[in-house]
Amino acid sequence: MRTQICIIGAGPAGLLLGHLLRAEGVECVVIERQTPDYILGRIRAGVLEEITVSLMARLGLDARLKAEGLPHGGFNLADGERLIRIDIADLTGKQVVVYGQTEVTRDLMAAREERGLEVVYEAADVALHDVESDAPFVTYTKEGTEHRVDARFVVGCDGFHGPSRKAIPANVAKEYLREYPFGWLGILADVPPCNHELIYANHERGFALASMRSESRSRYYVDVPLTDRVEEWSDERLWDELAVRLGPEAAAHMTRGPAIEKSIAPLRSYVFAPMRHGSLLLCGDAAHIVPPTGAKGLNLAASDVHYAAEALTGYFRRNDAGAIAAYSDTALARVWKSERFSWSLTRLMHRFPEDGPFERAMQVAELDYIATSRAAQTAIAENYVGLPI
Ligand code: RFL
Ligand code: PHB
Repeated sequence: MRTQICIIGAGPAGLLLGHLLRAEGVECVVIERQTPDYILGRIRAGVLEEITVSLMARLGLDARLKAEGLPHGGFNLADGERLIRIDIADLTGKQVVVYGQTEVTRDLMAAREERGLEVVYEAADVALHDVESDAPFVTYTKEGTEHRVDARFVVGCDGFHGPSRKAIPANVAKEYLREYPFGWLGILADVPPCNHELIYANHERGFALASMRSESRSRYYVDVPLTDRVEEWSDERLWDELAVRLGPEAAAHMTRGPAIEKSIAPLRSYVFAPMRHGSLLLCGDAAHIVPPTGAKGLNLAASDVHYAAEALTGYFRRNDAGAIAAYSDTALARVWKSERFSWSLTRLMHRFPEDGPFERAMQVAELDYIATSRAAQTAIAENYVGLPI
């Protein structure tokens, strides 16, 4: 098969990019290892920045997002008894929307046929070839047959474990990695949220987050040592822990229920540079990971895709290769700012095992400062709502 762009990975980044290119009349095909059901079974992000919402709107695929998404004009930082509200609407004039990554992906998947976006699911042994040339190609096997896709560009949207990043030679690349000494244990349950806005809590027993997917579905997290296994956390133990860490006020409004999903995700900060090499571009988790504390991962994937779609459309529609040459620097400038924010909020809200009284005093001082300074709150709010693209 021959196409203009071969996209690897049909997560949110790959599907969003595919739709944006099709909307501009650019040819593309998406190659995905898993089944649609498997992808929709992964419970991940919940908070959308304006950039992500506006891309869905530009595609005209935001009907359900508009109807079911919950606009949030603020969120809370809890430290012991104290609750600090960050009024993002007042501080920035903008808001975020609570709408699950699963639902974004479902909406993008549902529009495939109508928009003429071809996605090959259950493709095994996906491999990239000749990415340094102007004629790269991708091979994969499906149902025992080997296939080849020839393209002008390949875009790796295949997440942290996919093959795309590995196709960039080590001698031209640089990796930046920070691993954290804990993971987030998450629970999804069909119970009403304990609060109408998110609460990020720093408690002496550890971090907790009260989030939601709708008025009747809640998502909660606690941080746990990396050695913990999900089986060690019965629903009851987890609800008890959440009640303690989130504090008496939230606990009084917390409804318990059986877990629909429960899993542990390790936390890391990771950046791979450059995000383009020859005819290969990387978008989303394929190039970078943020700890989930800032709710930035999916939104960064969306901003990468925005830059990549503009660059690729410019190439095919206006014969302009300038934005492709600049893609890595353009995307990385925004990536690093989100890395900084996610890292600093993680540092502020978690108890690190190596921390002593001094580090804790720094957290308290910073939370005090945030509680009393509109400037500090504005800095947090404008990062949380999403920096400009
Ligand atoms: P994905 O979603 O991992 O999709 C990659 C796709 O590539 C496929 N793939 C392959 N396809 C073909 N051949 C191969 N060899 C392949 N290998 C992999 C995979 O099957 C998959 O379908 O990456 P993408 O599209 O870049 O999207 C990134 C987001 O998924 C991620 O950044 C967010 O989920 C991160 N994240 C959050 N982001 C936010 O913006 N807000 C949040 O509130 C938020 N909360 C979270 C999160 C991530 C979490 N976990 C579990 C990591 C909460 C959690 C708990
Ligand atoms: C979620 O609802 O899954 C969620 C919300 C905010 C975060 C991370 C995850 O910072």
